Amino acid sequence: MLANNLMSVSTGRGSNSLQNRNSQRSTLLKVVILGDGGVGKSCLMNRFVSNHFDEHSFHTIGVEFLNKDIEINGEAYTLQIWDTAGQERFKTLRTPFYRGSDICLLTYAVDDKTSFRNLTLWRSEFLKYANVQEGSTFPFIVVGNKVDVPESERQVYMEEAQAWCSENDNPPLVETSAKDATNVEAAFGAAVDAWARLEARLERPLVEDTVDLSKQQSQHRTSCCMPISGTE
Ligand SMILES: Nc1nc2c(ncn2[C@@H]2O[C@H](COP(=O)(O)OP(=O)(O)OP(=O)(O)O)[C@@H](O)[C@H]2O)c(=O)[nH]1
Ligand SMILES: [Mg+2]
Repeated sequence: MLANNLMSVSTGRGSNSLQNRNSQRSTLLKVVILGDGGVGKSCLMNRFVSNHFDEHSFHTIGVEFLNKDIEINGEAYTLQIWDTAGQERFKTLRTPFYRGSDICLLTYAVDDKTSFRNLTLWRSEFLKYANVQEGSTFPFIVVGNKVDVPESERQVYMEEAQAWCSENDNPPLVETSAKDATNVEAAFGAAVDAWARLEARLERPLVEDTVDLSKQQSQHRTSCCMPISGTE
């Protein structure tokens, strides 16, 4: 499904909360997958949703999305997974779909150093077009795909990926293979878990002898975004 077919889909901000979760049978989360062309975003989505792998996957044009129901820590979720086109020429087609995201997967391929170096650009592009408030924390997860490649072809190691994460708000890091299914479910599970943890921190009542930021929080709060000044 191409971007043009999806224009009726709302691009407003997500409005999930623990309160909503408790009153609904399943929480709908919008998950956007970003990363350079060819890192395996479409294959990751297809492996996760359909348990299928395509050796000759074509470049995505615009965006496509699929839904998948999962259960994490006893809670039911429907993940609406948005697979974007990583090639630069499709930037204007993909960026309008960032708004309203609950979770963002930043993806690189372990045999492609450039795709790893570009994580910083992908993160910035997301924050800009998703309109995430400056100073907020957003649930990113970093995914190093193609971990099935021979060791001689590996260009990015866990340590340097972990170092990047440490410098960028410590998102969870998972190495995956869409080809042989390694850690694909775990990556999406970790993404939902990261969202739920952040959401729980937002919902937690403030204790009395701390600075009262409740007014500021209620004004600034958006789904899954938390002003850094309001952290524990
Ligand atoms: N070895 C290996 N190859 C993979 C893996 N995942 C994807 N590929 C291959 O990498 C190529 C690109 O995969 P895609 O999923 O189309 O990449 P993409 O990130 O969606 O690319 P764009 O749509 O252009 O942004 C295809 O030939 C896939 O078969 C993986 O885990 N291991
Ligand atoms: Mg694709």
